[in-house]
Amino acid sequence: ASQPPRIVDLIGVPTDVGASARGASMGPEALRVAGIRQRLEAHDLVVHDLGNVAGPANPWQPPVDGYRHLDEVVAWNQLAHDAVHASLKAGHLPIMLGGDHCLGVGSISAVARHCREVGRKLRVLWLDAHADFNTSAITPSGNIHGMPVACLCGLGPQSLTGMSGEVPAIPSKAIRQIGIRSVDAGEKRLVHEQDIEVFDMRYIDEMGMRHAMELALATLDDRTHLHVSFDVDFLDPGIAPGVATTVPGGPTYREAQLCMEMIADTGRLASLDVVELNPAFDLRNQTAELAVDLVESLFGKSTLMRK
Ligand code: HAR
Ligand code: MN
Ligand code: MN
Ligand code: MN
Repeated sequence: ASQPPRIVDLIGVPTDVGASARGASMGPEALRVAGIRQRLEAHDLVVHDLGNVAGPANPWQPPVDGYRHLDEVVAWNQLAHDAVHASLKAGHLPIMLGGDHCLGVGSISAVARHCREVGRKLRVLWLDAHADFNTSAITPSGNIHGMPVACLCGLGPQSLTGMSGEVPAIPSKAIRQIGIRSVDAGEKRLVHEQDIEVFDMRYIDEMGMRHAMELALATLDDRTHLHVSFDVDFLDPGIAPGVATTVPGGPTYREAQLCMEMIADTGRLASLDVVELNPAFDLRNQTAELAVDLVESLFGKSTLMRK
């Protein structure tokens, strides 16, 4: 018997309030222009493009008490949370089109809440150049897109840590970080204290993407909800210039493809963020097109028919 087609909801959340460079707010439209809907439909998915949620303008202010634009970040994350939760509740697979990575709080707190409601386990794969584990006390920038993982682990303002209804929203042991190569001094200590499992670029250099992903995806079972938070700055800037915070030495095209293909092979992907794409830094939308190509691999594009 054939299964009913999966329904994917595209949820645009056009923010740059969590960053200090403008332009990630143009990300959702660039992903649409790169054909994300059509590329997903080619994989027998039914795609509902829900458009963009509408939040407050970017006030473009310096940080206050270690946070830039906290009120606006909270407002946008509440909108993201509600939209992602509604999609999951409908039995759909939400893809949040960011927007900057502060939105990981809204999206993943919604996933955590949903998993609690339906009794599923959660695994979060955080694909990023950065650990995003700063707090107001240690941030070098005040930019909240450098803080979402800490917030999800219960370190941050109550307005962000409490969004799922429980603090912490997720246990730190649910997280696997991949591709990390830029961690601030204070942040290093916190990542260590929280015992986050990190497959940094040195690990990937020495052991290979295949081994890193085998470990990151180990011990999933049929009760596990797999969430992928794909920060486009994960990719090497040579292939992905369209982000504001490039860090050299990221995964190559094939390493990134393998990462996505191995996630697809688990059959457990249940929600996704695509964040930090910044068309103001891109060249002819090439980074958006690459991100869409990789999303296609996440949903099962493969070179040959699978046996
Ligand atoms: N670690 C730096 C900071 O907190 C830069 C964070 C940049 N974050 C993102 N998302 N682009 O990963 O300011
Ligand atoms: Mn729908
Ligand atoms: Mn990030
Ligand atoms: Mn990043």
